[in-house]
Amino acid sequence: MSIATQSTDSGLILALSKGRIFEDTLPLLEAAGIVVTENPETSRKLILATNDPGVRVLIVRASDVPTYVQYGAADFGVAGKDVLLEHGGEGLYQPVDLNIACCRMSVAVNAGFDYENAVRQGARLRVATKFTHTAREHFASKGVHVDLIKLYGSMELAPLVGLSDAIVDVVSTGNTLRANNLVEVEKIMEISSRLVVNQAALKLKRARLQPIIEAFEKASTLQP
Ligand code: PRT
Ligand code: MG
Repeated sequence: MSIATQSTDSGLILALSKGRIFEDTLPLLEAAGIVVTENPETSRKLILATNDPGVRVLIVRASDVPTYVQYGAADFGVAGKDVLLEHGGEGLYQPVDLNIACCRMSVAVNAGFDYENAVRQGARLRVATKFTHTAREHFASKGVHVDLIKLYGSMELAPLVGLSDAIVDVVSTGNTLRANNLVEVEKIMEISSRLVVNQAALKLKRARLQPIIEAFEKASTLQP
């Protein structure tokens, strides 16, 4: 079990982030017969009850979900592929692509910046991003030299104020880019959220986890 503090007793702990992942996971939980009885948007509680006394929900930052599950503080969780690629996936099973919170990881620049030309000329680009691992891999695979600038949010601001030439960020409608006069110049990958399960928990609590994994799998293939 390594340094995992495996969540005690036979109860299950699910790690979710507030917002789109929580909202999109609710129908999957309901398909498994689990109803969250508290609302994280109105409650200040960080541990939420469900209709099943054996299942509780931890509310954590989206980028912290893999860490809680890796160390066994949560038995399972839901995290975006963007977040999982940065985390590295150590100690996690990723049995199901849930097909929720879908978006894409893209490169965007100021509307006036000729990205293709800069790349062709072999220019060294300053790229601001929260996703340094994915960005590094992407530009290395293209043979583009970049200086990565790590940010923790509001990446869209960086090109506007001259902090960077480009950003790597997740995009869904593209409205935020448009509102800030930025243009998406390259799609790196499609992103969706995965079910992640602590490897030790899957062995020790298989009887409880397996039906939930199967219900999630079935319900997620029915997603529009
Ligand atoms: O907000 P916080 O800093 O705590 O973390 P987070 O932004 O990682 O969490 P959250 O809850 O916003 O997102 C959780 C997961 O949802 C991400 O890891 C992605 O896998 C997925 N997802 C899907 C998105 C989006 N769509 C999305 N649009 N995550 C973020 N966005 C951001 C985007 O970066 C942009 O700044 O929303 C903004 C608006 O997007 P547009 O294109 O619709 O305007
Ligand atoms: Mg966010």
